[in-house]
Amino acid sequence: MFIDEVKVELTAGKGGNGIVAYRRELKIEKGGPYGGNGGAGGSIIFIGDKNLSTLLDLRYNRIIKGKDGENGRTKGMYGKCADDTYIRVPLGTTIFDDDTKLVIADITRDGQEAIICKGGRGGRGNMAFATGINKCPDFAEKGEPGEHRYIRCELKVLADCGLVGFPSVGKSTLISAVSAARPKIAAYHFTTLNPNLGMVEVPDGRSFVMADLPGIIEGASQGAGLGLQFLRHIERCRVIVHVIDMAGVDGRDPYQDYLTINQELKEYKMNLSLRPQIVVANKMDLPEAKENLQRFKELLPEVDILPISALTKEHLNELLYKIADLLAVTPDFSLVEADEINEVVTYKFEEEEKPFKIRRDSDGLFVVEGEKLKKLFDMTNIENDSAMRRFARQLRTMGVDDELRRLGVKNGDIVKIFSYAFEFID
Ligand SMILES: Nc1nc2c(ncn2[C@@H]2O[C@H](COP(=O)(O)OP(=O)(O)OP(=O)(O)O)[C@@H](O)[C@H]2O)c(=O)[nH]1
Ligand SMILES: [Mg+2]
Repeated sequence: MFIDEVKVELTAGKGGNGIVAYRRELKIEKGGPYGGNGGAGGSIIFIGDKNLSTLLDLRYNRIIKGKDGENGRTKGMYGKCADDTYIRVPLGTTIFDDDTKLVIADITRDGQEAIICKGGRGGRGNMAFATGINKCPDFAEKGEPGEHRYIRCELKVLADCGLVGFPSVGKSTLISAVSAARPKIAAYHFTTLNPNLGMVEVPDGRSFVMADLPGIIEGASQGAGLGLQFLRHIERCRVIVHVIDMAGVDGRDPYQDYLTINQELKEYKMNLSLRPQIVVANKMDLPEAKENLQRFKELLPEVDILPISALTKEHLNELLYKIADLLAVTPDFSLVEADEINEVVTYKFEEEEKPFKIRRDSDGLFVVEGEKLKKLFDMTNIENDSAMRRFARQLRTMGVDDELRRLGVKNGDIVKIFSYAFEFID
């Protein structure tokens, strides 16, 4: 099975906690704070690997957790930072945020790295909080939680050229004739359900990757047949080799076939009909083919069409030279649509939203929530009074108190912050 889409849940490592410790040494009676910082949590990093061709590994590994940083130690020592977790994926893997549906990364090069989930920062130990005023703080910060997100990985076949055409026109026969790929070949439609890749060597030493794609039918761009699934694979091909059954074995008109397929390519979102295209007349070994080709040329004199027979291997080298020549002058194109890239930028911008929100629940309690606030809360040791006083100060600085007053909070009202509730006192 060709696996090209996997959803995965990622949680990066949590930062280690900072600790509270004091200096205790012979002859030093009131040693100051001595608790070290926690180490950073490990990030989850995706890395391109040219030796992989499927997302199979991810399929069996749907929940990935980063490693946690070590807690700080006494004597002011830092906890160890956790190692990052590397996930190897094939080239051509696009990673989407499954909640926002936006592109996070597009892995196209061997060794290319993308941090998909960032590890949490280590919490600071009490030593780090010592100031001129508070020389001996008795609290520390907990480690920051690692980022958490649901992603969707999509692998589109990275081929230089893709064989496109109606079912049973001989695409699989052609790729087996020119490469080591051995897809199933049969006289029924949709024999090929998943793309097959083959490395093609041109007699002059050049080489390229050819993809045998499942057949397209009318309405594919609207989802007919196996429609969109196939067209998506063609997006990645720099050159399209349009294969036509010139013998019309299935009773269709080769000229109509040509128009229909191009219409489907045009209607697909990236307008694939603009891709460089080589038109191939296959099955020229059959008697009906000659007459049909003659008619095709009369109707479409501007189309350069190459007659071949994939079965008897006629004119195949000519085709390979033609493809290699066209690839040589066809630039790489962006694998992500322009509007998708723009959206990535907006997404980052939205991230910087207000750090908290306040609402009143059905019991009239004030509920303060928000992602940034949650992080701060998670890093606070709520059992420690000093740590809680510090948290209260942070809330004030963020503007939570002002906002509560604006909403009409009175002395004695209950305010809830995640798992913590307190009485508001002005
Ligand atoms: N006579 C003749 N038959 C061919 C030629 N190429 C392919 N065929 C036959 O056409 C039938 C379909 O061939 P495939 O290669 O499976 O066609 P396909 O385009 O991959 O079809 P799907 O995978 O269903 O989209 C098979 O019976 C082949 O033997 C050719 O050049 N000449
Ligand atoms: Mg096939």
